[in-house]
Amino acid sequence: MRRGKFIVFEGIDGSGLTTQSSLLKNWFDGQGFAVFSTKEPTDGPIGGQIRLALSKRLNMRSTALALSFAADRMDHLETEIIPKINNGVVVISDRYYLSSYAYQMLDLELEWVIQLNSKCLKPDLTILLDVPALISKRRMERMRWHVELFEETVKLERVRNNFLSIAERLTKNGENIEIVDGNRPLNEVQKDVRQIVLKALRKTTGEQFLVSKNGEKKIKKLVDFSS
Ligand code: ATM
Repeated sequence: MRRGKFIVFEGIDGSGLTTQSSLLKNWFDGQGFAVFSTKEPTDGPIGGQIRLALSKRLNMRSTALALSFAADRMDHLETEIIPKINNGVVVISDRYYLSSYAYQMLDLELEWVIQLNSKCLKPDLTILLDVPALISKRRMERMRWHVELFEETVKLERVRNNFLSIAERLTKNGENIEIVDGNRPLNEVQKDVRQIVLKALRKTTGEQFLVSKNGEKKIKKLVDFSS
Protein backbone atom coordinates (compact mmCIF):
# COMPACT_ATOMS: atom_id res chain seq x y z
CA MET A 1 0.00 0.00 0.00
CA ARG A 2 1.29 3.43 -0.90
CA ARG A 3 1.78 5.78 2.00
CA GLY A 4 -0.64 8.72 2.17
CA LYS A 5 0.49 12.31 2.60
CA PHE A 6 0.54 14.60 5.58
CA ILE A 7 -0.33 18.24 4.83
CA VAL A 8 -0.41 20.90 7.54
CA PHE A 9 -1.92 24.40 7.57
CA GLU A 10 -0.39 26.95 9.90
CA GLY A 11 -0.88 30.63 10.70
CA ILE A 12 -2.24 33.02 13.29
CA ASP A 13 -5.90 32.90 14.23
CA GLY A 14 -8.06 34.50 11.56
CA SER A 15 -5.56 33.64 8.81
CA GLY A 16 -8.07 31.33 7.14
CA LEU A 17 -6.74 27.95 8.31
CA THR A 18 -10.12 26.28 8.70
CA THR A 19 -11.54 27.69 5.46
CA GLN A 20 -8.51 26.81 3.34
CA SER A 21 -8.05 23.33 4.78
CA SER A 22 -11.70 22.46 4.29
CA LEU A 23 -11.64 23.77 0.69
CA LEU A 24 -8.59 21.59 0.05
CA LYS A 25 -10.28 18.58 1.65
CA ASN A 26 -13.34 19.10 -0.57
CA TRP A 27 -11.09 19.23 -3.60
CA PHE A 28 -9.35 15.94 -2.69
CA ASP A 29 -12.80 14.45 -2.00
CA GLY A 30 -14.08 15.63 -5.36
CA GLN A 31 -11.11 13.97 -7.09
CA GLY A 32 -12.01 10.69 -5.40
CA PHE A 33 -9.04 10.52 -3.04
CA ALA A 34 -9.23 9.20 0.49
CA VAL A 35 -8.74 12.28 2.66
CA PHE A 36 -9.12 13.01 6.35
CA SER A 37 -9.11 16.46 7.92
CA THR A 38 -8.24 17.09 11.51
CA LYS A 39 -6.99 19.82 13.84
CA GLU A 40 -4.93 20.67 16.90
CA PRO A 41 -5.65 21.09 19.73
CA THR A 42 -7.65 17.88 19.17
CA ASP A 43 -11.03 16.83 20.53
CA GLY A 44 -9.24 14.09 22.50
CA PRO A 45 -8.72 14.01 26.29
CA ILE A 46 -5.61 16.20 26.33
CA GLY A 47 -7.03 18.60 23.75
CA GLY A 48 -10.06 19.09 26.01
CA GLN A 49 -7.84 20.26 28.88
CA ILE A 50 -6.00 22.60 26.53
CA ARG A 51 -9.26 24.22 25.38
CA LEU A 52 -10.26 24.84 29.00
CA ALA A 53 -6.89 26.53 29.57
CA LEU A 54 -7.19 28.62 26.39
CA SER A 55 -10.60 29.90 27.41
CA LYS A 56 -9.17 30.67 30.90
CA ARG A 57 -11.55 28.28 32.67
CA LEU A 58 -8.57 26.22 33.80
CA ASN A 59 -5.43 27.75 35.18
CA MET A 60 -2.37 26.27 33.47
CA ARG A 61 1.14 27.74 33.36
CA SER A 62 2.97 28.10 30.05
CA THR A 63 5.27 25.13 30.69
CA ALA A 64 2.38 22.75 31.41
CA LEU A 65 0.54 24.15 28.39
CA ALA A 66 3.54 23.51 26.10
CA LEU A 67 3.83 19.95 27.44
CA SER A 68 0.09 19.45 26.94
CA PHE A 69 0.25 20.59 23.31
CA ALA A 70 3.12 18.15 22.70
CA ALA A 71 1.27 15.30 24.48
CA ASP A 72 -1.92 16.02 22.53
CA ARG A 73 0.15 15.92 19.33
CA MET A 74 1.75 12.54 20.13
CA ASP A 75 -1.69 11.12 20.94
CA HIS A 76 -3.05 12.59 17.70
CA LEU A 77 -0.18 11.05 15.71
CA GLU A 78 -0.44 7.61 17.27
CA THR A 79 -4.22 7.25 17.24
CA GLU A 80 -5.19 9.05 14.04
CA ILE A 81 -2.56 10.56 11.77
CA ILE A 82 -0.05 7.71 11.38
CA PRO A 83 -2.61 4.86 11.02
CA LYS A 84 -4.42 6.86 8.34
CA ILE A 85 -1.27 7.76 6.41
CA ASN A 86 -0.22 4.11 6.53
CA ASN A 87 -3.54 3.26 4.90
CA GLY A 88 -2.86 5.58 1.98
CA VAL A 89 -5.05 8.44 3.21
CA VAL A 90 -4.18 12.13 2.74
CA VAL A 91 -4.29 13.73 6.19
CA ILE A 92 -4.80 17.49 6.41
CA SER A 93 -4.26 19.11 9.80
CA ASP A 94 -5.15 22.61 10.96
CA ARG A 95 -2.07 23.42 13.06
CA TYR A 96 0.81 21.20 14.14
CA TYR A 97 4.18 21.76 15.77
CA LEU A 98 4.91 25.08 14.03
CA SER A 99 2.05 26.51 16.12
CA SER A 100 3.75 25.28 19.29
CA TYR A 101 6.97 26.99 18.30
CA ALA A 102 5.35 30.28 17.26
CA TYR A 103 2.93 30.60 20.21
CA GLN A 104 4.82 28.94 23.07
CA MET A 105 8.01 30.89 22.35
CA LEU A 106 6.13 33.99 23.53
CA ASP A 107 6.77 32.74 27.08
CA LEU A 108 9.27 29.92 26.80
CA GLU A 109 12.64 29.04 25.37
CA LEU A 110 12.15 27.96 21.76
CA GLU A 111 14.84 25.25 21.93
CA TRP A 112 13.01 23.51 24.76
CA VAL A 113 9.72 23.55 22.81
CA ILE A 114 11.52 22.15 19.75
CA GLN A 115 12.96 19.39 21.90
CA LEU A 116 9.50 18.48 23.23
CA ASN A 117 8.30 17.98 19.68
CA SER A 118 11.40 16.29 18.32
CA LYS A 119 9.78 12.85 18.01
CA CYS A 120 6.86 14.14 15.91
CA LEU A 121 6.47 13.02 12.32
CA LYS A 122 7.57 15.71 9.85
CA PRO A 123 4.77 16.83 7.50
CA ASP A 124 5.20 16.23 3.76
CA LEU A 125 4.09 19.82 3.26
CA THR A 126 3.33 22.76 5.55
CA ILE A 127 1.39 25.74 4.19
CA LEU A 128 1.83 28.86 6.25
CA LEU A 129 -1.00 31.35 5.64
CA ASP A 130 0.49 34.74 6.30
CA VAL A 131 -1.86 37.56 7.32
CA PRO A 132 -1.08 40.82 9.16
CA ALA A 133 -2.29 40.81 12.77
CA LEU A 134 -4.73 43.68 12.24
CA ILE A 135 -6.50 41.86 9.42
CA SER A 136 -6.74 38.66 11.43
CA LYS A 137 -8.06 40.57 14.42
CA ARG A 138 -10.82 42.16 12.30
CA ARG A 139 -11.76 38.78 10.86
CA MET A 140 -11.98 37.29 14.36
CA GLU A 141 -14.10 40.12 15.68
CA ARG A 142 -16.61 39.37 12.97
CA MET A 143 -16.70 35.69 13.90
CA ARG A 144 -16.64 35.54 17.69
CA TRP A 145 -17.49 37.44 20.81
CA HIS A 146 -14.77 36.19 23.13
CA VAL A 147 -11.02 36.66 23.09
CA GLU A 148 -8.78 33.68 23.79
CA LEU A 149 -5.36 33.63 25.41
CA PHE A 150 -3.18 34.70 22.45
CA GLU A 151 -5.50 36.99 20.55
CA GLU A 152 -4.47 40.56 21.36
CA THR A 153 -3.12 42.36 18.28
CA VAL A 154 0.40 42.97 19.61
CA LYS A 155 0.77 39.33 20.58
CA LEU A 156 -0.64 38.22 17.24
CA GLU A 157 1.92 40.29 15.35
CA ARG A 158 4.71 38.74 17.42
CA VAL A 159 3.33 35.27 16.74
CA ARG A 160 3.12 36.09 13.03
CA ASN A 161 6.80 37.09 13.02
CA ASN A 162 7.67 33.96 14.99
CA PHE A 163 5.92 31.83 12.35
CA LEU A 164 7.90 33.51 9.56
CA SER A 165 11.29 33.23 11.23
CA ILE A 166 10.79 29.62 12.33
CA ALA A 167 9.54 28.68 8.86
CA GLU A 168 12.80 30.05 7.44
CA ARG A 169 14.85 28.07 9.95
CA LEU A 170 12.97 24.80 9.35
CA THR A 171 13.15 25.25 5.58
CA LYS A 172 16.92 25.53 5.88
CA ASN A 173 16.79 22.24 7.80
CA GLY A 174 15.06 20.57 4.85
CA GLU A 175 11.38 20.88 5.75
CA ASN A 176 8.92 21.61 2.97
CA ILE A 177 7.21 24.85 4.04
CA GLU A 178 5.44 27.23 1.67
CA ILE A 179 4.30 30.70 2.69
CA VAL A 180 1.05 31.88 1.09
CA ASP A 181 -0.28 35.43 1.29
CA GLY A 182 -3.60 34.90 3.09
CA ASN A 183 -4.68 38.51 2.82
CA ARG A 184 -6.56 38.00 -0.46
CA PRO A 185 -9.94 36.68 -1.57
CA LEU A 186 -10.28 33.08 -0.46
CA ASN A 187 -10.56 31.64 -3.99
CA GLU A 188 -7.24 33.20 -4.94
CA VAL A 189 -5.60 31.82 -1.84
CA GLN A 190 -7.08 28.38 -2.50
CA LYS A 191 -5.82 28.42 -6.08
CA ASP A 192 -2.27 28.95 -4.84
CA VAL A 193 -2.74 26.30 -2.16
CA ARG A 194 -3.81 23.68 -4.72
CA GLN A 195 -0.95 24.51 -7.03
CA ILE A 196 1.55 24.16 -4.20
CA VAL A 197 -0.03 20.86 -3.12
CA LEU A 198 0.08 19.47 -6.66
CA LYS A 199 3.68 20.52 -7.11
CA ALA A 200 4.68 18.92 -3.81
CA LEU A 201 2.83 15.70 -4.53
CA ARG A 202 4.30 15.39 -8.02
CA LYS A 203 7.79 15.95 -6.68
CA THR A 204 7.50 13.13 -4.17
CA THR A 205 5.27 10.65 -5.96
CA GLY A 206 5.33 11.25 -9.69
CA GLU A 207 2.14 11.03 -11.71
CA GLN A 208 0.58 8.14 -9.85
CA PHE A 209 -0.21 8.49 -6.23
CA LEU A 210 -2.63 7.75 -3.43
CA VAL A 211 -5.44 5.29 -3.15
CA SER A 212 -8.99 6.10 -4.13
CA LYS A 213 -11.87 6.33 -1.68
CA ASN A 214 -13.55 3.20 -2.95
CA GLY A 215 -10.85 0.81 -4.04
CA GLU A 216 -7.95 0.54 -1.60
CA LYS A 217 -5.83 -1.26 -4.21
CA LYS A 218 -6.46 1.16 -7.04
CA ILE A 219 -3.82 3.81 -7.49
CA LYS A 220 -5.39 6.96 -8.85
CA LYS A 221 -3.78 9.22 -11.36
CA LEU A 222 -3.32 12.76 -10.26
CA VAL A 223 -5.49 15.02 -12.38
CA ASP A 224 -4.46 18.51 -13.23
CA PHE A 225 -5.97 21.35 -11.31
CA SER A 226 -6.74 24.20 -13.64
CA SER A 227 -10.04 25.68 -12.47
P1 ATM B 1 -7.51 27.23 17.18
O1 ATM B 1 -8.06 28.64 17.31
O2 ATM B 1 -6.91 26.95 15.83
O3 ATM B 1 -8.50 26.19 17.62
O4 ATM B 1 -6.29 27.13 18.20
C1 ATM B 1 -6.42 27.48 19.52
C2 ATM B 1 -5.23 28.25 20.01
O5 ATM B 1 -4.19 27.35 20.38
C3 ATM B 1 -4.63 29.20 19.00
N1 ATM B 1 -4.52 30.53 19.55
N2 ATM B 1 -5.30 31.22 20.11
N3 ATM B 1 -5.73 32.09 20.66
C4 ATM B 1 -3.22 28.69 18.79
C5 ATM B 1 -2.93 27.92 20.03
N4 ATM B 1 -1.95 26.83 19.88
C6 ATM B 1 -0.76 26.91 20.58
O6 ATM B 1 -0.51 27.88 21.29
N5 ATM B 1 0.14 25.89 20.45
C7 ATM B 1 -0.11 24.78 19.68
O7 ATM B 1 0.73 23.87 19.59
C8 ATM B 1 -1.36 24.72 18.97
C9 ATM B 1 -1.67 23.53 18.14
C10 ATM B 1 -2.25 25.76 19.10
